[in-house]
Amino acid sequence: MTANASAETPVTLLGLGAMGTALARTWLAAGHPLTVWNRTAARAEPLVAEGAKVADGAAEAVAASTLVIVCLLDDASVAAALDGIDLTGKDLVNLTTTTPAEARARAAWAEERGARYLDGGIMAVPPMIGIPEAGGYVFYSGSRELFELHRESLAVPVGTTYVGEDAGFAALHDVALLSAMYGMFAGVTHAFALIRRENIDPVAFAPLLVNWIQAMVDPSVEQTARQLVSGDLTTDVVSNLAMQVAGTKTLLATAEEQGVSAELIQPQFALMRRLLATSTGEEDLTGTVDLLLR
Ligand code: FVH
Repeated sequence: MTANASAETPVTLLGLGAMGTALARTWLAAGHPLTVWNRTAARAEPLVAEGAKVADGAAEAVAASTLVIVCLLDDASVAAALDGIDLTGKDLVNLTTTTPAEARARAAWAEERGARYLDGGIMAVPPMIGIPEAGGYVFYSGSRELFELHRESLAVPVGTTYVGEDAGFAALHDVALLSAMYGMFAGVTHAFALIRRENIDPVAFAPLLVNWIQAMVDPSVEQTARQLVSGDLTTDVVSNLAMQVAGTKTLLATAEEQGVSAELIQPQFALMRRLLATSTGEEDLTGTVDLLLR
């Protein structure tokens, strides 16, 4: 274990919202000296009893440790919290959810101020923090050297996955996964709406929905990835586009019969029809990926 990987590594944490507080507790429990700051000071009070040192301001907190972790609401709150603070010699790790462009700009901003920078995208909700079996992790991108230096300290709250030197890649991976999640939520919402007015128990329906999504997701995601790499969109196609577009008419008619708006599923169907207009219909849905590129 290197000096930086040990539990003696002091950590400063700016931001004690739901996520920041969960992170803080894990570093304290692991024995890291922890200095915290939060805009609303009262949120730091419960952590004092657990051993945290509460700084009087963000500048004092930043001065307390080389490793400075930021977990605030958005990029604007990071700018506000760190405004005018000396970052010379600091290792700034920003776990705030941002866009890739915001992350890249924040990296350049930090480096101009003499700090090394690592960006993070948290793939966990607060109850998963400090529970390794919950499977949460953080995407990291930016300086690999910095990631390796602080890897063990960063791994205390939740797993780590490094995705490249481009500081924007952690945010891009984060947002890509979150976007997929909302697409899945859209389908689940529509499915529950379809059964809502019938004598069907949503609790009995739920495992049917879960099992179906799980059965579909692995093969389709992996097939899409393989086809995007190979460019061959017609090998090993199980459910071709022509059949699927024809099937969407039944799905839309069923929504109409059940008195359910098709607003969540229509955009995907429109994209599938656009693809079919330029294709033989022998491929599956992978071609819709490139239709989205502007
Ligand atoms: N909680 C979750 O489920 C998700 C899981 C995935 C990752 N996200 C991201 O994590 C960031 C922090 O989220 P959070 O859950 O801690 O958020 P809140 O509980 O709302 O706390 C927000 C903190 O940000 C501080 N803050 C807001 N604006 C400012 C500002 N202008 N200057 C300084 N600090 C600011 C706020 O302070 P206060 O309101 O207590 O004074 C909280 O510390 C976030 O990027 C999620 O997307 C969480």
